[in-house]
Order: sequence, then structure tokens, then C-alpha cells
Amino acid sequence: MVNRGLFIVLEGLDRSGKSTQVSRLHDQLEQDGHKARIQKFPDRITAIGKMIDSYLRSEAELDDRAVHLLFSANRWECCQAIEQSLQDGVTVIADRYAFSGIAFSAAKGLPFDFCASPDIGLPLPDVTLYLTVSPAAAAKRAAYGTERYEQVDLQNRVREQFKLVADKVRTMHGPDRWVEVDAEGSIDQVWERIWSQVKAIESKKGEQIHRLWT
Ligand code: ADP
Ligand code: 2DT
Ligand code: MG
Repeated sequence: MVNRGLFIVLEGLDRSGKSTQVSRLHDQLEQDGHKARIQKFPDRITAIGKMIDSYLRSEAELDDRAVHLLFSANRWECCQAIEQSLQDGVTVIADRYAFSGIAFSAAKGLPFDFCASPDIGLPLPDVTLYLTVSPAAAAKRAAYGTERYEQVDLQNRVREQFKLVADKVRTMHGPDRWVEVDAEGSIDQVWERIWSQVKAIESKKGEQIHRLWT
């Protein structure tokens, strides 16, 4: 069998540098002759993604549970394409995934288990790189935008929920599936840390894709 692509997720709070590093990782892999693509979550292009986008920009109001399920549905509608890419040897780099789904909705007050359940069975990432940055360091980066969740108090609650998400991943899927990456310092310094983690999971290309929370 030809080696499959890797499924790599970057997670972290707002302004931790996810999108910057996702793009850099994509460029580096292509430069090295690998096939790679970026999958952003939420994917705001689909019909469901457009509803999520209106909600995040406060142009529409939705019940907390309803929007939680939309975020999950947005992953399910991309799931077949992700699996196809992996089979075709394309590495998929996701900018957020189900872990943001739990952390944000649980931070709003929804029960943790309710938040996790709609994503049961999605493709399990080979690794999730969780970018950590102190509130002080994040504050020195560009200011928050105007979207619904870009507020200090909510972000602090999200940070706490991410700790519980990390515990769940490590318990259910093993400690190597969730790796904290220090995201302070220059973009180049953070990049070196990410690249060394990606090189460490090369061997997963020979393994089957597992399922999330199973
Ligand atoms: P996220 O996707 O996690 O919200 P971004 O990649 O969009 O974060 O980065 C947020 C802002 O911080 C951008 O203006 C980006 O250029 C800047 N930035 C990213 N990484 C660093 C870094 N290591 N040091 C300083 N600024 C950074
Ligand atoms: P960005 O597009 O800037 O990453 O912000 N979110 C994301 C959820 O609440 N649930 C989810 O399942 C996902 C994937 C995090 C997107 C915002 O949407 C939040 C910030
Ligand atoms: Mg981003």
C-alpha cells in the first residue's frame, strides 16, 4: 500500500499563531515534495459553514446547542473528503477541529459530554499540536477582532476546558496524540518546534486511521 497522508491538527486559543503555522507547515511540506492541503474549521464556505459564519459575526442568533451541532455537522460534511485525501497520500492540516468544538461550547456552559458526543467516530488526528501562549504574550499580538468569541473572559474559560479536552485525548487515545507546543517567541522559533513534532510522526503513515472518542 502506498503510504497515506498524515492528519495533523493545530489547536490553541485565539492568536496563539495557529493559522500562521498551518500555512507555514503546508508550504514546507509542498516544498519538500509532499502533497498537503489545509482544512480550516469552521469551513465557512459550505451551506452549514455560512450559518456558522453569520453566527460568529453576530449577524444571526442561534441556540447554544443548535450552533454546537452545526459546528459538528460542518466537520461531518468534510469527513469523507479528509479520508479520501489521506488515502490519496495527501497530508491534511486542520486549523482547529473537534477539540475547539468542545472547549468553546463547554466554556459557554454546555455539559462536556454533550459537547463531545456528536463528534464520536470522526477521523482521529495522528497528532494534535496545541499551541500554548500566555495571556500577556497573546495581548502583545494583533488585537482581538470583533467576532463573538473574541473576549478575554470567555477565552480564559476556553483555556480551562482545553485542559480537560487534553486529558480526554491522552486517556482515550494515548499521550502522543496531544502535544503541547510552546507558542511564545518568534514565528521562526515556534515553527522549529512544530516541524520537529511533525517529523516525529512520519511512521504513522503506515498505520490505519483511528476514530475519535472510540
Ligand atoms: P490564530 O490563528 O491562532 O488566531 P494567527 O496565526 O492568526 O493566530 O496569529 C495572530 C496574530 O499574531 C497575527 O497578526 C500573526 O501575524 C501574529 N503572530 C503569529 N505568530 C506570532 C509569533 N510567534 N510572534 C508574534 N506574533 C505572531
Ligand atoms: P477562527 O475562524 O478564527 O479560527 O474562529 N469554534 C470553532 C467553535 O466554537 N466550535 C468549533 O467546533 C470550532 C471548530 C472557535 C472560529 C471560532 O469558532 C469557534 C473560534
Ligand atoms: Mg486563525
